[in-house]
Amino acid sequence: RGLDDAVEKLSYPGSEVKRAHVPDEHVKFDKPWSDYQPVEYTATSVLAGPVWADSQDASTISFNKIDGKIDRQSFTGEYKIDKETGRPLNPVGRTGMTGRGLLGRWGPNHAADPIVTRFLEGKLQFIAIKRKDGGGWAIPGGMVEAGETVSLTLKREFGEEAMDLNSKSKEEADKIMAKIDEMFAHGIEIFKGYVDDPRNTDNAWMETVAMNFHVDDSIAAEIKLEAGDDAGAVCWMDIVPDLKLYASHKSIIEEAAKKHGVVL
Ligand code: RP5
Ligand code: MG
Ligand code: MG
Repeated sequence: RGLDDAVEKLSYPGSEVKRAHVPDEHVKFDKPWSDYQPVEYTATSVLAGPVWADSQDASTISFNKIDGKIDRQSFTGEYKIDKETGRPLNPVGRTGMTGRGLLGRWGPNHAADPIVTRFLEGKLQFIAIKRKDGGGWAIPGGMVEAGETVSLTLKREFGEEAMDLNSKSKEEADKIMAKIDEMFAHGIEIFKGYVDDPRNTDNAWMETVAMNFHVDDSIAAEIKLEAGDDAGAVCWMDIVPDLKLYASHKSIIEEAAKKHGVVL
């Protein structure tokens, strides 16, 4: 199935734009649906052409390949390109919206999600941030920048969102980065794939690599949490069954918990 019902009823994030309704039986692109009338939307911030965004014309982009410094391959396999528009098609299916919405890239928009965990008094916790875009509590993840390795994205986003790296002096920032390098030296891969993100459209979608870095008490004590960048708040959050998190982050955290013998 495609979009979560709750997501479909809401306006697209940061806008008043409403998606066209897509009944479950019409989600897959493989099955033609002649009555489909998706809403076309790309945010003005994306159309303005910032460095992190593609140009509006998708027809000249090399999809399903490493395209210079941008990885346009999908973890889901080869995605299709719409013959009429030259735009990539969401591998999960119809979302009620064409264009890119808030996403910069046509096709997969690659992100990385660092899951930092610890045990406190026998309870498993992870470092969560509250998204400033209204999406609620989430893993402190972010987009892989052009030419960046996923391992650097994991560290950079954790530094920016959970330790407010960007507001620090060069000296302070270097110290924080050195700590993060140490903490992130040994991680386990938890998830690699499509994310059910509320920003996804028929032609642009989120994919992520989520890695778990488990720390002991002494290292945890050295992490000075301070929200920054896209994050309005940060905390160690108990991993409990009624956890409510952004996009598909709950199921990603659930997978991480299993690695530590905690079943939700
Ligand atoms: C989610 O959006 C990913 O799992 C990642 O956490 C996040 C990346 O987007 P920004 O935080 O940069 O908005 O789909
Ligand atoms: Mg960020
Ligand atoms: Mg982020």
